[in-house]
Amino acid sequence: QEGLAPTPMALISQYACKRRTSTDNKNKILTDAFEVLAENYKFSDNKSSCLVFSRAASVLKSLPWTVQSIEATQGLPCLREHTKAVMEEILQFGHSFEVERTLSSERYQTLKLFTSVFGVGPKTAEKWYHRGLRSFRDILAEPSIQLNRMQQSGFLYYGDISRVVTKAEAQALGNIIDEAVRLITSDAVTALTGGFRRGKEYGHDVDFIVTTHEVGKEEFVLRHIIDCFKKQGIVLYCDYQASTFHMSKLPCQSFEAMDYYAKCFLILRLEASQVDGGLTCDEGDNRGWRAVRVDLVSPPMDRYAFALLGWTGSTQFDRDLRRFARFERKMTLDNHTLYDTTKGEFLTARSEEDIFAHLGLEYIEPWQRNA
Ligand code: TTP
Ligand code: MN
Ligand code: MN
Ligand code: MN
Repeated sequence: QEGLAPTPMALISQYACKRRTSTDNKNKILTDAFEVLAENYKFSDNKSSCLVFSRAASVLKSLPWTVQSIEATQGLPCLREHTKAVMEEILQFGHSFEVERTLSSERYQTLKLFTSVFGVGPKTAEKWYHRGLRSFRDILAEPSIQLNRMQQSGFLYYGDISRVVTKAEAQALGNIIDEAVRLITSDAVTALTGGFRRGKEYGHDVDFIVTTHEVGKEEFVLRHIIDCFKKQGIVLYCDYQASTFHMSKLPCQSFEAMDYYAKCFLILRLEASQVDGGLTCDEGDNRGWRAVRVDLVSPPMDRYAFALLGWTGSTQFDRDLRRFARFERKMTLDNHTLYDTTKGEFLTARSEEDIFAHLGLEYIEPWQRNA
């Protein structure tokens, strides 16, 4: 039967938005190795090499079979010499010397540790590394370092927020948001997005879209939710960013997913009693609550589909959607709009399906976007 035959290589697209990628990764050993090297390139601010390895990992994630020989990858897109060399080492010796060397390097280990703190990006991590700092103790003991509020919270809640968030915890947070929203309006729309919408079992945070059917009221609802959380005493950290949407005109030319919507980066206190089956805590940790990272974004309803598509990810999937739109369709796509440069017009969308249709792409379900 046709369904059992592997997809002919020529049909596997270089664009992640033309591939279906579930959470069931049959090539984890290879993709983990690629992602270590991609991250190491990111630490050196080498964007193009980072992208080469991220793309190669993404292609292998879409395969319904396990790569067992280099010959089997003949004709696959996005596999360059360097990525093939790493793959060859792993297939032959069980591990890659380059990856092992990276993993055991002081620089990689330190930058990995520093960037694991909420509020610390590759730039800051590199700055601290360059100054000879190697541990959290070094950083906290260095009098000339002024941590910002985000980083202070990052250290304060490090144990909790570096632990995975479960689906049950994400659902509990969804209930808390829905309850807060119900107090002011019956007009609101809330949706779980990010990795959990793609069907992931675990996440590093929980992402929600909150909006209203009435355009213009969405920011009010977001502020209300946060006020409500504050009254309940569950806000451990809150970085509210007002909308700058009115200032945006054409979709931005960058491939990165910055958007202009009102949003809020939070750390919330989640009670064990609120979670089905309780919290996932360390052994002996019986506080009865944990800190969780939560992102809320409030697009106006007429932009909902664009925001949902952008915030559902994965990052690689979205990056390739924008790249496909631009190079194959002469359209620019971002979290707010789709613009047809040939016709000189904006294309409206009420659903994600509409956006795929405008782009002439087959619809890819959220759980098939784990590129
Ligand atoms: P993340 O929450 O970083 O990632 P994730 O949910 O895919 O995975 P994890 O389990 O690690 O949380 O981002 C979710 C999506 O949101 C991602 O595709 C990028 C997008 N995003 C924006 O579009 N704009 C923003 O300003 C931010 C912060 C994220
Ligand atoms: Mn997320
Ligand atoms: Mn993440
Ligand atoms: Mn997030």
